[in-house]
Amino acid sequence: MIIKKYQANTETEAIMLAKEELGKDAIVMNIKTISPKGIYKLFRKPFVEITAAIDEQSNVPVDKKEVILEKAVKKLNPNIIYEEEPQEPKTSVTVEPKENYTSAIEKKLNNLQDLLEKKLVENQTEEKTEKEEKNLVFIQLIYNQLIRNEVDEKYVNQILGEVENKIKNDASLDNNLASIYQKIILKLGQPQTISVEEGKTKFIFFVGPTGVGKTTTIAKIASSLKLSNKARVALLTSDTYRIAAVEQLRTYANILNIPMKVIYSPDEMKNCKEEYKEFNIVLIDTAGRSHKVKEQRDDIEKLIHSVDRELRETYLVLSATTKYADMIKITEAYSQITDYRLIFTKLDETTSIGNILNIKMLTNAELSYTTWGQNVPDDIGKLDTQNTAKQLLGGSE
Ligand SMILES: Nc1nc2c(ncn2[C@@H]2O[C@H](COP(=O)(O)OP(=O)(O)O)[C@@H](O)[C@H]2O)c(=O)[nH]1
Ligand SMILES: [Mg+2]
Repeated sequence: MIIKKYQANTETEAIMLAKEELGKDAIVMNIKTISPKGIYKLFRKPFVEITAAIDEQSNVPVDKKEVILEKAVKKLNPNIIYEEEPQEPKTSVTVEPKENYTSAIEKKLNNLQDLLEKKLVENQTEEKTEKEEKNLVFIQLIYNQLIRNEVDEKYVNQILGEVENKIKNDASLDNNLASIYQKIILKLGQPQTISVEEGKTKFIFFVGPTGVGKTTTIAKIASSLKLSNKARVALLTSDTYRIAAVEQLRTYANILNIPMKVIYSPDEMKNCKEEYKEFNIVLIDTAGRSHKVKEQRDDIEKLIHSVDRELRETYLVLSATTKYADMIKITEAYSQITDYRLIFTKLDETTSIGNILNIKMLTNAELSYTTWGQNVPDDIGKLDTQNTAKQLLGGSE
């Protein structure tokens, strides 16, 4: 999906610009009239800004998309204005294709649309109330859908509340669904992953409960950084509580042919920094000891703080299968230690992904990777917000 903004003197012109660049299948998601403020008033007339989107893997039939666009042109309604200025990505966002997965989700989304259309036909009564009726049914369906996917009711209400006015002004299903879809994407934010900066040695800590997949995830990331980014990668582990844990990481280090060291106390970090100064990225595995025990948390805190802030990143690894209440406790405990980005593992083991949105909205931490299987190095990728939003709206049957 690509989302872009176009400005022109008239709506039709703006839509033409969008069509020219994104193709005739572009869908108009938002139209607003902008009146220049202050001194600009003297030089610039009000102009129109549209937000257009195109889904590269969209399977909405072409003729239907034409209709959507035409409808949008006809309906040009300057009242359809965001309540707040959305913090959407300034540049276009591209999805890396995950064919089968994506088409399954698209199918679900289409099913939802069909269901909506059907419900609406059933519910159509007097013409006068048709629009309100439509909107009510629409909001109810979306509400149920999000709750079924285990989005916290608090956040469902927040999201629906934020798009409510927009929905009230627009009875088009496609536009309304697009508004909610876009709102969820905005809430998920832009996922961030590890980047290599020449001339810098970055220390990347992986923290989180035992068994969530920290070590496996490190192996996947090490492999991709080495092979795709050609980065000089080294490993460190402070997980010395189980011999098997050290051996597990050593095995991966051997396979990938990268160095690995074990540290027994935070004081040893100094030596490690010296020893690894020629490397771009040092991935640090930690023991998934109880976040409930203060002493154990202190160990991790000391270790993390032994590296300067600008040289370190911390990733909190959470299994998507963990109960929401436990996730809340875990994120709260780690928030006291450091800021972090979120990794969600084991997406293959659950169908409800509401917790990704819940924890994102709770912590406001940046999302990063997701993993969906035990295979090193394949089953990992940057979290795909478009797919996540579609899955949240598309049902989980
Ligand atoms: N199904 C599934 N299993 C995973 C995933 N990531 C890790 N695992 C498995 O979870 C178990 C614990 O992983 P490990 O990396 O040792 O967890 P750690 O204790 O956090 O370091 C292992 O059996 C992994 O193969 C995943 O994305 N999906
Ligand atoms: Mg481990």
